[in-house]
Amino acid sequence: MKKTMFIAVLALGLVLMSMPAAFAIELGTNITIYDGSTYGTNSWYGTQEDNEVEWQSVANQSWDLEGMFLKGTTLSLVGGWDFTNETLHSAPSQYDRDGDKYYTSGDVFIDVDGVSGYDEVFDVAWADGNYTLYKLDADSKYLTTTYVNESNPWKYLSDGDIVTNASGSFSMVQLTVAEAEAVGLEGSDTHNVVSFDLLPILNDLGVSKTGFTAHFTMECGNDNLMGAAPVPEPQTLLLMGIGLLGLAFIGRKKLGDRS
Ligand SMILES: [Ca+2]
Ligand SMILES: [Ca+2]
Ligand SMILES: [Ca+2]
Ligand SMILES: [Ca+2]
Repeated sequence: MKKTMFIAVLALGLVLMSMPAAFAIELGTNITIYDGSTYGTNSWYGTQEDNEVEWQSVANQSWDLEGMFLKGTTLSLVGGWDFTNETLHSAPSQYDRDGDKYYTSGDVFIDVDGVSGYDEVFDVAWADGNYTLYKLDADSKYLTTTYVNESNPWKYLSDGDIVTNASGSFSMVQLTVAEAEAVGLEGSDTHNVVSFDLLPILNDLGVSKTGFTAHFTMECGNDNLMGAAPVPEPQTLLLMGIGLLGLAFIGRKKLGDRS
């Protein structure tokens, strides 16, 4: 019986190890929600997010935010929008909210209780590829877009509390045609992806929360991207735990063989 069990665990382990990843980038579940900013009948201003921007905004792929996805605790943002390269988009002075002459990506805001605004924010240094997590309160200050008010907030400014050991890095990647089509996006379009780990937020705020809402926009608010999902299980930790159990079992078996 024990031997059968050992072989079963070993076989399962081998199967898991040898399973090829179908795609380099696996986005997980589409958690995009309607951003509530519909004013017109043009198909680019609908209740969908794919091929949608806000009313009277620029309607093409390079200004389009396509969706939010969740895999384990990894939150991914997808867009035709180039998240990291602001110099692609020059901004007239009246809409240039931070004075750098370009339209820049905003920060990634997270709400976990559904009331009184956002609870935490990934303060993202887009060009540097890193971020710092802040806890927000009533005194926290934001920069806002004035072009599409409904897309606010745009960017975290100051007076949040830094969350200990909750910095991270990312690099923007592009979906292949197959990867885009696997999640229902138009494969022929350009799709940029940036990802953030929600685990520090779950650790900081506790896992008693029932769900979260995420928000992102660019400096002009051209597209308002929202996502919502139940608070994810920290699957990585769960899998690691199972792996360690398996190792312990095999270790015990080997010791048993020697005696
Ligand atoms: Ca699109
Ligand atoms: Ca969109
Ligand atoms: Ca700017
Ligand atoms: Ca939108």
